[in-house]
Amino acid sequence: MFSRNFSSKYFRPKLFWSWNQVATSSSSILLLGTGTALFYYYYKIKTVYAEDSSFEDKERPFVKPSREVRVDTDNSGLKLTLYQYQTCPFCCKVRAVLDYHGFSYDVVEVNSITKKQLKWSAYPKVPVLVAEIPGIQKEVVLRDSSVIISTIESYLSDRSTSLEKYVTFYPCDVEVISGKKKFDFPNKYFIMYQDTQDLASTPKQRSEERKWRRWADDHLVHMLSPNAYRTGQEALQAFHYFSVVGEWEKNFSFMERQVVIYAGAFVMYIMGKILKSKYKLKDDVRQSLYDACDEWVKTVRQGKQPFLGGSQPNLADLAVYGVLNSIEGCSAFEDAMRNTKIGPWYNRTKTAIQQHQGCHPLNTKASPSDVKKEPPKK
Ligand SMILES: N[C@@H](CCC(=O)N[C@@H](CS)C(=O)NCC(=O)O)C(=O)O
Ligand SMILES: *[C@@H]1O[C@H](CO)[C@@H](O)[C@H](O)[C@H]1NC(C)=O
Ligand SMILES: *[C@@H]1O[C@H](CO)[C@@H](O)[C@H](O)[C@H]1NC(C)=O
Repeated sequence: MFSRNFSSKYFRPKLFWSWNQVATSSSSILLLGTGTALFYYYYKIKTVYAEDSSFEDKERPFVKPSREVRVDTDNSGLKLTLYQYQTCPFCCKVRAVLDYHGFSYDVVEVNSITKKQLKWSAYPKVPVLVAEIPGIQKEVVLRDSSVIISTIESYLSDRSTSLEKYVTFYPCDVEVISGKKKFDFPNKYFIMYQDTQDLASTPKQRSEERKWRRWADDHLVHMLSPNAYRTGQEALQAFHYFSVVGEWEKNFSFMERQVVIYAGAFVMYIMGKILKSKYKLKDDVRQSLYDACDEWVKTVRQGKQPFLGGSQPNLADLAVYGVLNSIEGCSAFEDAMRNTKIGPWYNRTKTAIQQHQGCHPLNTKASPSDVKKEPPKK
């Protein structure tokens, strides 16, 4: 009887459905649809797929550099152009390394809203460093701050291998995560030493250097936004400062500048709060910044030398400097100098960079032991 009833109720074809049934079936469809959408969304988030990572740049148009850095002793023969935002920590890192080694280079300040100056580039971020090499028609495009730094460092350690060749040692993995491309350069912290017999550092020192470079990128950087934009007032002050050091008055009208400053400050204030919770900073975000500075100072002091690199900064010193340099002029920076013991190290590193103390012998004149490596003629 039940089965008869059941079959008659549910399986007998019907021409007309009651409102009740219409409601039930449409909510089922709705549920199913939502389920599918959620599943699809989840599936898309969960599924990352690799994409061709050879960057197909368009032809790079000439833009007049915003700034030209010239160092007399540079005879690298490379014509370098850095596409950057002046106060981006990753760009600050690259400048620290270029300045330390005494390279001459042009700076193209990218408009952070339109990205007009970077339209040619298949890689959508700054910094991008373009090296034009005399004698070779092709120019070499370096992407990602750590890749740029490692490539330059590799090249300086042995200039008999071309810059073009070194770039091939830093392949890029592109993952598409819910439609958004994520770029990863797995080798980015490795210097490609060609002659492993002749190194000034030990494997342990090199591993330490990589560790702290990674710390600068993955930890220290995350202290910046929540601290620089801690309050509305600090956010505004920071953007006024960016406007000065980024020389926005040259490229934005007064009104545009005001819009960028106020809108930017507002957005970054919110962003700072989001990042604070994402990276689990302490309630008082300053404390997290101080902790990071203390951690760095403690590490440098363990070596009983002026720098982590010893008597001269290594790439970790320059990376940590670069990241902090990006907020110099914000109250967060002044607070960190006042409330931690990082000041003396910071000033030492700054002096080493400003005086181009890392001018590589091959970048000036070849020393006898370097002659066999035959630096390319200018
Ligand atoms: N891992 C990259 C990160 C570079 C990066 O995130 N740059 C930011 C500026 S600080 C950027 O260009 N973001 C893309 C955008 O502005 O749309 C590196 O070390 O160079
Ligand atoms: C920025 O301003 C400078 C100075 O006025 C100018 O030479 C340069 O072309 C401008 N750059 C852009 C991208 O508008
Ligand atoms: C670092 O240098 C700045 C500017 O020269 C100076 O005001 C500051 O006192 C120095 N800090 C330390 C800790 O040496």
